[in-house]
This record gives sequence, structure tokens and C-alpha cells, in this order.
Amino acid sequence: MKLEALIFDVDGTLADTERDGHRPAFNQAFREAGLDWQWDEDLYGKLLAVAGGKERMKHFIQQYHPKIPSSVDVDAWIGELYRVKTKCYTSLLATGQIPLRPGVERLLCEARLAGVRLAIATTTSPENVAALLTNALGEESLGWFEVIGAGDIVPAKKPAPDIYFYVLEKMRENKPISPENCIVFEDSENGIRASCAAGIRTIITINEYTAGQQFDGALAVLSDMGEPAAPCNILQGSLNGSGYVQLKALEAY
Ligand code: XBP
Ligand code: MG
Repeated sequence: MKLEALIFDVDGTLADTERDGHRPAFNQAFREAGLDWQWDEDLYGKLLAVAGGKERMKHFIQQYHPKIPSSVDVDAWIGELYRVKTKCYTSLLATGQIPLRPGVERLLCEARLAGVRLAIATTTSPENVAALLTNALGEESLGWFEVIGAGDIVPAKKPAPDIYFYVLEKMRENKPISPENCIVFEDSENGIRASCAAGIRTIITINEYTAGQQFDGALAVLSDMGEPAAPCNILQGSLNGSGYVQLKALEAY
């Protein structure tokens, strides 16, 4: 294929943000609100079935019936919890404890040098994306991405394809783009359902929370993007003879 663009999911794909990033930030927000809620690693793995922090908290309330303050407007109250959680999460990222996953920075640099267009399609907030990129790659890295499609910019979160349609539409405003000449990087079943429904072929890099999920239609399912000196494991599909994600291997699809 004539590779035109790479589109990246953020959480779980660019960095392993869930277990030691978002999860403790939710728990800190709960403590600050005087709640005795505690999302441990197992429970958080189950709650990840619902994309979006606000949607996840609402799902938790509906499914697990924790005690909530009486006579609150639930949506407004969740909105306030989410605001605090975002503050906790971005402070945590500022400590530099969450690195990018293997191969991510190398691939971004290779794509930039080759003039391959870059974009982001994520469920998390623009604020959280900016904090992750700034801390991992410096503030200028925000400008590497032609479009950062994030959070509530579309009402229906993954597995709905809306965020991918949004990103393609915004990219198209700059220059024509064909979805069949793009590749998405995702880590989850919700993610690939969204990208495939938008007609974009997808590579999965799994993590501990998503390893057991279904990735029907993936070009490849990988342990990570790999590095020349530390190849990835190819769990499903093919990387066209390469041991790590590189443009030459992607163009061969
Ligand atoms: C990520 C999410 C997000 C994060 C938490 O999904 O679902 O909700 O877990 O971030 P994806 P927020 O990687 O598929 O985009 O609390 O900001 O939503
Ligand atoms: Mg993800």
C-alpha cells in the first residue's frame, strides 16, 4: 500500500497508562471526594470494558451499586469526580513514571522523516493526551500530530467508530486521504472494533488487560511494536517478515 498516515490510540498503545496511571488517579479522586470506593487491578480490568472515564464511573454505579451521596445530580457529580481525576492523572504523568511503550518513539520519528501523516484517536481527554506527550517527548511533539481526536469531541466513544471518522474528516480538510492507505495502532477490542468499523486496517499491540480479547480482522497482533535489538512477538497475523514495526513492513501490506 501507499502508506499515507498512521493513527494512534493512546491508552494502552502509546503507553501503559491504565493500571498505574488512570486507575490510581480514579482512586485518588474517590478518596478526595470522601468515598470509600477502591478500584483494584482486577476490578479495573473488568471496568475497562466501558471506554471513557465518566462512562466507566456511571457503569460502576449502575452495576456495583456503591454508596453515593443522596440527592446528587449523578451526571454533574461524576463530571466533578472526573475533573479531579484528570488533575490527579496529569500530576502523576508529570512525575515521569509512565514511559512510552517500546518502539513508539522510533516509529513516530521514522514516520515524520518519511512525511507519513500522524494523528491520534482516543477516548481520553485532550488534556491527558497533551500531558502524556509533553512528559514523554516534549511539548513540541503535540505538533507532530496533524489531528488529535480526543474525549468528548464525539458523543459516542469506542467501540463506536465516530472518533476515527472525526479524525479522517479533519485530516481530509487539510489534504485528501484514503482510509485504505492508513494504519491504526490499537491495544483493545473496543479499539479495533472502532477502527475497523471506520474502514481502517489495524495493528494491535496487546497489554496485560487486553491480552485475552478478540482481535478479529487485525493485520497483526503483537506483544509490542518491537525494536531492532528487541523484536516483538507476533501473536496473530504477519509483520511481513519484520521483527518490529517499521514503515517498510507496513508498506508491504
Ligand atoms: C481509553 C479509555 C479511557 C481511559 C481513561 O480507551 O477508555 O477512558 O481508560 O481516560 P482507548 P479518561 O485507549 O480505547 O481510547 O478517564 O480520561 O476517559
Ligand atoms: Mg487503548
